Amino acid sequence: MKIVDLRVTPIAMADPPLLSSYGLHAPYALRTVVELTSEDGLTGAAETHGGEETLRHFARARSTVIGRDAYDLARLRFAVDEAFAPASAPSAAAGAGRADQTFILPGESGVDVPPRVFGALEVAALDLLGQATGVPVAELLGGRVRDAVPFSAYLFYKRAGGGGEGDDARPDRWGAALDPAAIVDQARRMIAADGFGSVKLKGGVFPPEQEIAAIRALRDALGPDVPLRIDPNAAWTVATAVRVGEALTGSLEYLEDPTPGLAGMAEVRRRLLEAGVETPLASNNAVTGFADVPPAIAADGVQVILADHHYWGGLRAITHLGQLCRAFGVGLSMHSNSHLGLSLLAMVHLAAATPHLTYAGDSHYPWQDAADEILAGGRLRFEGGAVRVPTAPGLGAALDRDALARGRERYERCGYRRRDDEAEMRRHVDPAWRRVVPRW
Ligand code: GKR
Ligand code: MG
Repeated sequence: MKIVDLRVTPIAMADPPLLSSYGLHAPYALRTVVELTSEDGLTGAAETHGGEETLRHFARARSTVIGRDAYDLARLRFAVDEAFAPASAPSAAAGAGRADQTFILPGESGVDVPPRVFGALEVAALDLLGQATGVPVAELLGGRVRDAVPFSAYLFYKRAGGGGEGDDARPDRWGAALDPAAIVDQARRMIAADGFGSVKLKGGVFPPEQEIAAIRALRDALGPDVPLRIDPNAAWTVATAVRVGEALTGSLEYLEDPTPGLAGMAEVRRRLLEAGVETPLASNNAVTGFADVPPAIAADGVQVILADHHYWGGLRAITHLGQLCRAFGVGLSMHSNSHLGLSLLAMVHLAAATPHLTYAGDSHYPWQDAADEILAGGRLRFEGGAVRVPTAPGLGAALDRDALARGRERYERCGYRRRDDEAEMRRHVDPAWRRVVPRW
C-alpha cells in the first residue's frame, strides 16, 4: 500500500496554567497532526509533539516516507535513523540529535529524534493499515488483552485561569490549586467526573513538606484503597528524596523521578531500601529510550518505566518494551504530556495490546477543553477512569477537518513555537524565576 502523501499540521490548544518544576504551562500547548495518504485514497493519522522543531523534523523525514509501502515499517524505522544520522551525532551543544522530552536536565538524556519522528509515522501507518484491512490497531499489535484502559487522575498545582488568550480565553473549570486542601478538592472533582481509581500529583512546585502534606491529605480524603503517586520532576536532592520517601512510606504506589539522573535515582533507591522503604521508583526523565534501560536496570535506579510511544519509537516499540520489563521484573506505566484525543486513542490501543502494563497510565486529557478536540464525534470519555478500546478499524475515529483547521489557525495566531514553562513563570509569577533542579 504505497504512501503518496505526508501531511503535517501544527495545532495549538488551550492549556490551563499548570505548575511543575519546569515552571508554568503557557496558555496554549502545541501539537502536530501527522497524516499519511495511500495511493487508494485512505488516510491514517497520528498526533505528536508540537512546535517548530517538530515541523523541521517531519520536513526532513518527508522523502524517506513518500513512495514507501505502509507495511514496510521495519525498514522505515532504519531509514528514519539514516535520515537523521548526521544530526544525531552526539554533541554536547544543546543536546543536538536529542530533542527535549520536556526539557533536558543535567545528567539526563533527552529524547532521540528518530524514534520520535518514527513514532508518529508508525501510528499513522497502523491507522492506515487498520482502515485498509478493517482491523483495529490493537489487533494489528497482536490483539487486546483488555477492553478498557485505566488511567490515573493527574492532579496539578495550578494558578487561576482556564487557558487560551484574549477572545479565546477559556472558562476556568478547575480554579486555582495552591495548597493541600485545593488539591484534595481537585482530586474529588476529577474522580467524580471521570471515575479514576488512582491518583498522581505533579509535585516539585512547593517545598517538600507541603507536598508531603498534600499526599497525606489525599490519603485521608480518598481512603486507603486509592493508589497515589507523586512526581516532582527531579526537584529534590537525593537526601530530600529519601526524606520524602521515608515520610510517605506505605502511602505511595510509586515515587516518580524524585531526583535528577540515574545515579541519583539509584542512590535514593539504595538508601530507601536500607531504611526499609520498598516504594518503587518510576521514571520518564532518567529513562527516555531503549539505550537507557540496561544502565537503569543494572543500577536498580528505576523499578517502573513510564513509556511514551511518542518518543520511544511508536506502538510496537512499547509492546517490545513491555516484554523487556516483564523479563527483568520492572513495572511499566504510561507517561503523558498535554494532548488531544488522537494521542489518547493511540495510547489506548497500545495499552490494550500490552499485557505487561502494570499501572494505570497518565493522561493530561481532563485538562484539555472540548472546544479544541480534533476527533469527529468530539472528546473521548472516561468511564470508571478507563477509556474503552475502539472496535472500529484503525485507531477508530476520523478527524474533524473543521476542528483541525481551527487548531491550525490557533497555532498561527498564538505565536508560541516551543514549550517554555520557565519563560511563562517569569512572565506571570516572578521575573527572576529560574528553573533549578534539584531545588530542594
Ligand atoms: O505537563 O507539566 C507537565 C508535566 O510535568 C509533563 O511535562 C511531564 O513530562 O507529565 C510529565 C511527567 O510525568 O514528567
Ligand atoms: Mg513524570
